[in-house]
Amino acid sequence: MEKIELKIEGMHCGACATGIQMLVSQMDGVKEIFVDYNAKKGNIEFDSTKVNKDAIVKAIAELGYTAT
Ligand SMILES: [Cu+2]
Repeated sequence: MEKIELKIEGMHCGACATGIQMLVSQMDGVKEIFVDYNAKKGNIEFDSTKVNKDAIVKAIAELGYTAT
């Protein structure tokens, strides 16, 4: 398991954070995600043999947010 913290830009409200959580939590290999709207951060725990940071960043980008 690997844990990362991403800075997420472009969220307008708590529902944006929830939407990101819902999408990323459905990705194969993602164990846990918590997005904090106020802090503009996401904490993600994932199985690095199944998914990687780039794939997660890309999925968030497809929703219209910038994760770094
Ligand atoms: Cu929103």
